[in-house]
Amino acid sequence: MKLETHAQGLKGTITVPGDKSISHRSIMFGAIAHGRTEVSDILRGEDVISTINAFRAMGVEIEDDGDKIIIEGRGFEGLKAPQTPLDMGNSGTTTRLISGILAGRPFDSELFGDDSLSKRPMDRVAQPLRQMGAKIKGQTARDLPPLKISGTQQLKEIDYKLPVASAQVKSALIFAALQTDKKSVSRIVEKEKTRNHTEDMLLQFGGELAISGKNILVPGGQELRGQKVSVPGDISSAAFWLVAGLIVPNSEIELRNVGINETRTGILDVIEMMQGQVVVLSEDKVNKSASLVVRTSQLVGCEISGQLIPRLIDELPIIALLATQAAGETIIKDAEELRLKETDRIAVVTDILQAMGAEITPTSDGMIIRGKTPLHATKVNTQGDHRIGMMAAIAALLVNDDEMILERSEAIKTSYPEFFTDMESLLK
Ligand code: SPQ
Repeated sequence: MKLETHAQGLKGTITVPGDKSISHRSIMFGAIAHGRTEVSDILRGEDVISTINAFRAMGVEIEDDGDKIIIEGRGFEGLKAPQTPLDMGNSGTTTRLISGILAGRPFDSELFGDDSLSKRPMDRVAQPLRQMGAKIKGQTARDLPPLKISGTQQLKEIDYKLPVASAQVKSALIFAALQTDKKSVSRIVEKEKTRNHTEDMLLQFGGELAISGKNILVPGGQELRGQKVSVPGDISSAAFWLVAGLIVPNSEIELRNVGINETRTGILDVIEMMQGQVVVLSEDKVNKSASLVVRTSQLVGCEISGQLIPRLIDELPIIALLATQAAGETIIKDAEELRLKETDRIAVVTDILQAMGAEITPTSDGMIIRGKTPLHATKVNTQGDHRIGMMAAIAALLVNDDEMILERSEAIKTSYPEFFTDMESLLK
């Protein structure tokens, strides 16, 4: 598709779509709880649809009344053996979290996905789940999908220190731990603190867990109760407008109902370090959400590393673009996980931004970006990665010289089906 270029200013208000991580989890908790769960403002992106379809294939009644999603949960034991392999689409979150649920179910299942998902390592969940007693077999030593899972109702508790900072692995192990014996307690120790939506939602559904620093204790044999869940907007989707608002001249954008759980707000810390102007309005402490107003700003480079990385991991492609417009150098370190996402996001981000004229050097665990570089039009390809596609579409807004083409733009529907409609509304 042809992208909008040469933007003169972005103005308006956007309600960003529901948080993808919370949307997945609301379906999963609804399915394993007893009773009715009603989810409002869920993200209807392709990844979440993969999660919904997977649970429907296991016999869970899930209805979309156009407003809310209604799930009639019958507990873990309500899940039935799927008749065909489960299609995970492009979704790493669905694949890894559902593995933790299937590990404790007494039937065989198979998970498969698209080309991108078929390259993503599942050994990070398969290994600890095997320790708990499940039989899991993937392709190659990294357990790439397709993945065959033979679950067991005799899952053993685990005491496990995560070798990677990963909310997906942590969440898979929490789902498995819930299915162990009533008297057992699993201990999961994080490498770095990552998004805590699974922990929050477990408590909301009437479950139990104890958190102390990076240690999470999960008792087995838990029964959960269906709930009403209201999904806040996704800060990872808001990030594209935050950056666009900062770098496109004469812009002022209000983003409504953005989730500001502190395990996700690393991008706001980076914008502050870069001296960008973002104001937080009408904070809702219960729903952990707020409105954010962003204005065009003069930015300076900064270093992004350490504990900050898991708090903004999915925003690094768009932060790299932000850094191309800041004065001085920005260094991103400790982000080797980026190489294992829908694409190798270090390689793909540097290739695209270099092709547009940016001065950006890839490193083994990040990027070094020299700022204040003008960007030029070129033809780019999402390679099936939604966040790469949205980053390229925002970069195009700064281009003045020629036509900018984005191939495989449909990938954006993974997390933000209305992305181009929202962009149009800001350009008017
Ligand atoms: O679902 P998927 O494809 O893994 O999604 C991504 C994304 O960019 O949308 C990563 F590619 O987000 C992950 C995120 O990187 C979603 C997620 C979650 O919902 O638990 C956690 C992060 O991954 P992890 O395992 O490194 O913590």
